[in-house]
Amino acid sequence: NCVLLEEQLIKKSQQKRRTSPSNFKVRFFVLTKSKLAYYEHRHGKKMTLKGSVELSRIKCVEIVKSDIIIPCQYKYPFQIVHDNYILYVFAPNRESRQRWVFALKEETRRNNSLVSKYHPDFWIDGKWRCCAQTEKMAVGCLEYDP
Ligand code: 4IP
Repeated sequence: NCVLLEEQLIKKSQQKRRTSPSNFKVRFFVLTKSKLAYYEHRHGKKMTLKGSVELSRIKCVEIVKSDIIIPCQYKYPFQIVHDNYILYVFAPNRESRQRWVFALKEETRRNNSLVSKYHPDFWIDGKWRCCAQTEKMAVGCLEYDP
């Protein structure tokens, strides 16, 4: 399966469970035609798969626009909304973020589960910073342009 894009990025835990920690991990991301996978890559060791998202399940890919202080080393966030989860990823610079958002949008543009609206800012501390709604899966507040 041909690799479209690969790079070391930082991700926030998706908090799939109510008790999940909120933390940030450096991961090696690999995008192919079918999925986005992320691996742990410790120096001198082989890569171990930590997670992956099937591209067909993606509902929205967009930059995150926020005035919060980004609590990890990479300062350019983007979001991948899939199933009932939000994967926040942080790129080291604007160009890198743009490449990922562009490539992911390109591969998911024709998905049948796309949202018509999304949230341009983060979900943090039990609410959306963009629209102040307090339900994580609340309908977005800005038109999504796939
Ligand atoms: C983990 O924290 C890691 O952040 C996981 O990320 C993350 O899984 C887990 O979230 C979170 O609990 P600990 O390592 O401290 O246990 P990674 O898989 O990159 O290591 P995600 O789903 O974000 O990949 P939950 O909510 O999935 O448990």
